[in-house]
Amino acid sequence: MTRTAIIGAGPCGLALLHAFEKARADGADVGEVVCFEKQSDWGGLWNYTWRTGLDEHGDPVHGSMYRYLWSNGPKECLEFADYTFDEHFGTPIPSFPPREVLYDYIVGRAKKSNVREAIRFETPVRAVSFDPDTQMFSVTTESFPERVLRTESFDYVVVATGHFSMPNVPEYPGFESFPGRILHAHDFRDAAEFAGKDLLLMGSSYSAEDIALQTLKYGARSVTIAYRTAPMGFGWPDGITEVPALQRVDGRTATFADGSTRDVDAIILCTGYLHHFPFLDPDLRLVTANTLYPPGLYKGVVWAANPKLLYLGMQDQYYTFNMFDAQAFYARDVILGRAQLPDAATMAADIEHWLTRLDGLNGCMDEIDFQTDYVRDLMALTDYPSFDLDLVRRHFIAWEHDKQESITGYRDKSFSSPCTGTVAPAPRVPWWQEMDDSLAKFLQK
Ligand code: FAD
Ligand code: NA7
Repeated sequence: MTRTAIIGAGPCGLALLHAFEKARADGADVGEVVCFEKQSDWGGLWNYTWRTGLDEHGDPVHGSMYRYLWSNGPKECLEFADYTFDEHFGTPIPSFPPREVLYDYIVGRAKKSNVREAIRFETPVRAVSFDPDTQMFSVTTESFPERVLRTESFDYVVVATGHFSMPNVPEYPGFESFPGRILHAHDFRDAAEFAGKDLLLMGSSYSAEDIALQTLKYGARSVTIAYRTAPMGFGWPDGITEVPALQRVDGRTATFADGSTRDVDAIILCTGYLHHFPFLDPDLRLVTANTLYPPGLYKGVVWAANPKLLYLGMQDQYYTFNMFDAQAFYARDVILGRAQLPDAATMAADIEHWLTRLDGLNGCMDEIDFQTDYVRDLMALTDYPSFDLDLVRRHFIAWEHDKQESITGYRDKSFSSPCTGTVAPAPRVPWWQEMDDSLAKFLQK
């Protein structure tokens, strides 16, 4: 019997469990599928935790999400093709839901496909190695609270542990004597903590953009964003300013590359995350920056050097849940032998084709086209139900324009579903004024 280990029960791991369940329901022999999850519940990053640093077992906290986090893209761009928002909520809802609503949606499908019993919770994977003679993986896990170590053999291992958890933490001159708090975005939980403060944010991507808006919205006195390469350039509300790279801090005075200075109370490093797989033998580890096409993965999924190892969700992400689904359906079919892999040279050439195209991309519109084509390519290889991918592409383009038009207002826009055509209603309260991020408030008529 084929044994498959899935590491992680976030959106990617759940997508694969769902894909296997669907095949099982259709009569396929899927063997034994076991999902190991280090947290006590499913949902990955969407399973909010107040904890920072170490969890209750002394392991690094996985969660990087914070209170008052609203979706940063239209929900219509991530909709599951086989479990629509209409099906889950029974009524149209606005396009930019808060975290709890998306968590409810993810979990809703997982409950429907009845995958929970395949998950061993509070069971981090500690070690994975591959034996070329037996062609099997050894997977060592530790289960809590008893701390029991156990090693089992698997034919396939699928890594679905996410890559927005291990912070990338640079150091700048003067950090050691800065008199305030210096934290990474991974440890940011509640914007209200910074009410009345002058903040310095480092970085110029999604975390910097959103934490700048959140902290100002919940009362920060000022937010200065230092960019390393290029400013985000949005029409920021009063109170947020972008400045060139930080040079050093002296006491609480930050000096930037243009010679300007700013006194700040706290520094938030929105400097991204590292792909981090300490549990994998070094020869099995994906080594990559945060990019739209990590090297070494055929179809962005199959570890070409050893196709019995697969990775889900390792790309930088415009597309999320529906891309994870397409990947999961493909991974399942590779494992079940329904999808035949070509020889090593053909896989390498396919990877090279995508990497060459990636090299030539220029800006976010090209990136959206790239990832759209990637999802299209994957979907052609699977029986994941089709949805209007071209509409999703157009939604992403409109969303980018909306952000340029109003960075505080883009979340008030409405989009149509690529699965059902349903047009989202406008939110009752504009996002910039809405302080309550609860599911109950969001679903109120
Ligand atoms: P994760 O959600 O990270 O789940 C990985 C799972 O693996 C976790 O449950 C973890 O506990 C488990 N795990 C890790 N290591 C081990 C181990 N050794 N053993 C066992 N289990 C392990 N996406 C959107 O679509 N919209 C958004 O608005 C959005 N906002 C975001 C905001 C923030 C701050 C961040 C960090 C990300 C955001 N994302 C957003 C992107 C997010 O990465 C995806 O939506 C999604 O959570 C990725 O799913 P995943 O399953 O790959 O990883
Ligand atoms: P990203 O998108 O990987 O961006 C990381 C940012 O950090 C990027 O702007 C980098 O600047 C900047 N960075 C990295 N190292 C440094 C140093 N040493 N100094 C200054 N700036 C640095 O990560 P995010 O956290 O924003 O987003 C990740 C996910 O979280 C995303 O999917 C969201 O949905 C939420 P660069 O532009 O390379 O110069």
